[in-house]
Amino acid sequence: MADMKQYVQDVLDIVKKRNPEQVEFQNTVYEVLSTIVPALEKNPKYKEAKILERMVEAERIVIFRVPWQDDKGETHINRGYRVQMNSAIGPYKGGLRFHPSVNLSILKFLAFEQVFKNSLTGLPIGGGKGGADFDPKGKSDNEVMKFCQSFMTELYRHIGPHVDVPAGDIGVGGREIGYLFGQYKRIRDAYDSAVLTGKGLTYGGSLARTEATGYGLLYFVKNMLDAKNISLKGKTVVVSGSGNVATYAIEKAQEFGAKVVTCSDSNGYVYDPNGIDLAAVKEIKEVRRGRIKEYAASHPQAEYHEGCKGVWTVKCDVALPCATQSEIDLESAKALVANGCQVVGEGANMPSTLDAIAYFQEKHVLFAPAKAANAGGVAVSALEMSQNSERLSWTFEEVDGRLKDIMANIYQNAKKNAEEYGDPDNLVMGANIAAFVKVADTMLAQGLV
Ligand code: NDP
Ligand code: 2IT
Repeated sequence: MADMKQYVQDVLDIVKKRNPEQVEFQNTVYEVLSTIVPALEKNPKYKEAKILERMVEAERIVIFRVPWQDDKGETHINRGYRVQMNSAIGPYKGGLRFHPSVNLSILKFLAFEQVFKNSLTGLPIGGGKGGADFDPKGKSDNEVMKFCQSFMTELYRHIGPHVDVPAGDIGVGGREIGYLFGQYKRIRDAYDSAVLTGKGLTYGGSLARTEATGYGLLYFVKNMLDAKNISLKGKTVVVSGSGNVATYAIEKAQEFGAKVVTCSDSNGYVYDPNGIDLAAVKEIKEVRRGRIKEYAASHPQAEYHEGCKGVWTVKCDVALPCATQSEIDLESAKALVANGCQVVGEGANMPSTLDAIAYFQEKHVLFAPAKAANAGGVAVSALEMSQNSERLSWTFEEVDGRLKDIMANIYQNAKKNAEEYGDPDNLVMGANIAAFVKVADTMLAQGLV
């Protein structure tokens, strides 16, 4: 064991040295590598073939200038990226994020997570991520279109249905995917439907893709709770975010009989003791593209609090972080546990910091880790690619049924590995080992590439 622990430490040292200041990337590499030591021990070939050294180095990264003009004719320059992390089990696959905080460290962390998440889906997709430090907030549709067209004017060279298939993430939804697809089609002069996923339903999009991440999160959490004979019915749930993932997590949690009392955006959170009125949230966020603060104006019983961190001080049984990375730190984790929270399901990518995860585990909180629990979105993206290949569209029920099966399989796979490696409730370790072994074995099979 000491040997493989040392091997992991050596690789972590390389990552720190090669990627100084990329803290998010360093943390996610640590999160994965520190849990897979028993699998390395079981198969010494991984070390002999330097699999870890290869996995922590992206296959390719492109960084490019994105010039565009706003409605007043003023010129802006943003930075665009695509991180193509690992293509062992399929074309690179993963979302695009448009947010002012985007940088190489964040995209490398997301791409690294994506490799293992995609492996867990059981579908033939490698891992990548991209985006830009562009802020869509407050921009007109025309400005967003101009930006997307300029972004795609470079990105198109690096993607394709058999090469790399982007989708949405923070700040990239149906509107942006539409503009990106239009520009790709124009430049390539070909109707490559499966070059992007999350498309509109009239041009190759899949039913249930919009709902998939949030629904999938609840399917995963339900599997985890069913195994403990715990029901979601009547449980008080705290959700963060009010975007794509949060909205459909709330919808499915309510369908399962839970009472969701919060949602949030980057300015603050609302607490509604009667349970969140989801139709109102959809109207504010999806139709008006407004702020969650507006909810309180039309719902007098609800409270609005400035600052999004306070959401974790609300008393609950279940917490579903669905906004962004590192939103639950150790202090928030302690507040959640002190207020009775027994279940955490991660809808966002890496929403809990490493010390928060360790605290949840120490307190025996049932913990559904992001790369397993939020894999439903990318899984349905892969189903969208399948439908594009056969030029057919499946019904909502067909896609949703497959999503349910995929989430159940991911849970079973993580659980089986957690049990096999001697820590039955540790789904972080179980999911990481299951995901890693599949990618590592594939890399071994394909030789030194
Ligand atoms: P959206 O852009 O639809 O929504 C993001 C939500 O999170 C908004 O409410 C936003 O508030 C809030 N938010 C964003 N950044 C911050 C921040 N720095 N601090 C506090 N709140 C913030 O994105 P998604 O719902 O698609 O993504 C949410 C999370 O889920 C991300 O971590 C993403 O990587 C992950 N994810 C997404 C998948 C998908 O299919 N879309 C699949 C799997 C994971 P505001 O409007 O104020 O910015
Ligand atoms: O983090 C994620 O899994 C996503 N943003 C979805 C990626 C995809 O390709 O559907």
